[in-house]
Amino acid sequence: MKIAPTVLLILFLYVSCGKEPESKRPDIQPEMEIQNWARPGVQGQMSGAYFTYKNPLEISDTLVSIESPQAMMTQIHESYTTEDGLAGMREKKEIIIAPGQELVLKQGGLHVMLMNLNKDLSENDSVKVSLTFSQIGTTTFTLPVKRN
Ligand SMILES: [Cu+2]
Repeated sequence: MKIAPTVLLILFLYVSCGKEPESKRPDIQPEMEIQNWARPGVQGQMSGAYFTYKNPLEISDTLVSIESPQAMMTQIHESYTTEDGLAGMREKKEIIIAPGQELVLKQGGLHVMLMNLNKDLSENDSVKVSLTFSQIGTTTFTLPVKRN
């Protein structure tokens, strides 16, 4: 029970602080703030990469391919939950982004799956992911590896 006084103190501070400090950017909702990152992984196994890509064109664009030099195979996955509550993920093939729309890759949603990693990915490493679209061509993201 040694930690109880600490917990109480934290609770007390939390309660006495009242409302959280106001955001410096009230126009941006916290849940809209997207982090760019990839998770650590072991050689031969998987990692996930998360970021947002906005289509800057005035026409729709289609994702043609995705690759990373650090994985043998790279796919866009979507997470799903069945009626029985079973969670899984599957490859998402056709991705078309309307003009000005964002492709949001995040945990629990669409994400980049790096499969069969060429070597370990550790915190403070970085991962390159290249997206090739039919209209705009190839865009490469460099993402820091970190724990979420
Ligand atoms: Cu996946």
